[in-house]
Amino acid sequence: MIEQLRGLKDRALAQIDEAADLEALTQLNVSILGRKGELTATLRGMGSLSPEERPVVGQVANEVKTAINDAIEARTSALSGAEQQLKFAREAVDVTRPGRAPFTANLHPLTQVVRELLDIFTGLGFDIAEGREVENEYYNFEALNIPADHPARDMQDTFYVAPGTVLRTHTSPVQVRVMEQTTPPVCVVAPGKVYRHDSDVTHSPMFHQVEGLMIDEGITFADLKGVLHSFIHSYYGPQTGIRFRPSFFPFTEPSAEVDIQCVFCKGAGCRVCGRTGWLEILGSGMVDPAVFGCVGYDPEKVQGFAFGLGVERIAMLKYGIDDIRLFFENDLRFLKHFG
Ligand code: FA5
Repeated sequence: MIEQLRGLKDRALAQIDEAADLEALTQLNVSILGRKGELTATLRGMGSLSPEERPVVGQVANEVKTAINDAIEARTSALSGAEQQLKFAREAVDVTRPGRAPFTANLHPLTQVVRELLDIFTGLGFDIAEGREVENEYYNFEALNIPADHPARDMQDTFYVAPGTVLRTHTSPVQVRVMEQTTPPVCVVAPGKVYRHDSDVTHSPMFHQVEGLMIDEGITFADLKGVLHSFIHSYYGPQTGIRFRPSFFPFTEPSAEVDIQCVFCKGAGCRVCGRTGWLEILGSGMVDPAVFGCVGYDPEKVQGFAFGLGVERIAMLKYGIDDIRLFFENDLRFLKHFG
């Protein structure tokens, strides 16, 4: 029996030594020392021993049990130390590495452009005015000298929200609302969203305009040119060529569209500017006396100019963007360029 116990001890110690992890060790503990374990089963045979043999075998059994227990304890602490090392290695943080910058949002490019434009105009002495996006036909058309049967209404495909009520097709109705509420002089810019039934790579059903209006005694076309020169040179750079082209708007007379020298080819002629070297950026003119009549201003006493620019167009030319839809798709890859 003593031989049996010693053999059990040698096998057990070898198995304990080879146990790969704590789980294997727990299983060995049960299968050797547990109630149904190998050692317990062997010791059951002690009942058949003589009274002289029993203490001798009992002592050996105790030694074997202690040796196995000690071995399990030692291996347990070795394995848990190793497992902990592994865990630490897995979870190690290199505190010397530079931090990962948190994602910070930036203002939408159109918001940035509107703010830059407003900065320039407020710097020139303009106040900021606001109008309504849902507008009645009177302010959007009639008061701007565009009567119900005027062919100029064909120029703008309009979203009607109710009979007589439209989503404004331009920011020009703000001119009328401001003049109704103000005694000249008037000097305002009005930014905002406008809507037209229009959609392709350079036209969007919703887009932004900035309207400008200056009224006082003795304002002339030269003032209009001076203000627009200052604005264009501030925004696109002092070398940018500018030209005024005769045009027509029912609410201004005379009217002019303003072109800047193509920002891509510097006037040499390219695909973007249709080989002309020029790009149109806004509409403008001297406020028509008929509009003054609607707001109760005396055209013999006061004169003024107005202009309206498309913010998306201004931004596309500044940043070389060839598809207006990029502004409205919320693609972070595009928006992050403006961070
Ligand atoms: C007007 O809307 C006039 N109210 C501007 C004006 C104001 C003239 C004051 C005289 C005095 P127009 O329809 O040309 O004009 O539009 C002005 C600008 O808006 C255009 O030059 C263009 O840059 C932009 N625009 C027009 N339609 C769209 C569209 N669907 N999407 C994006 N931009 C557009």
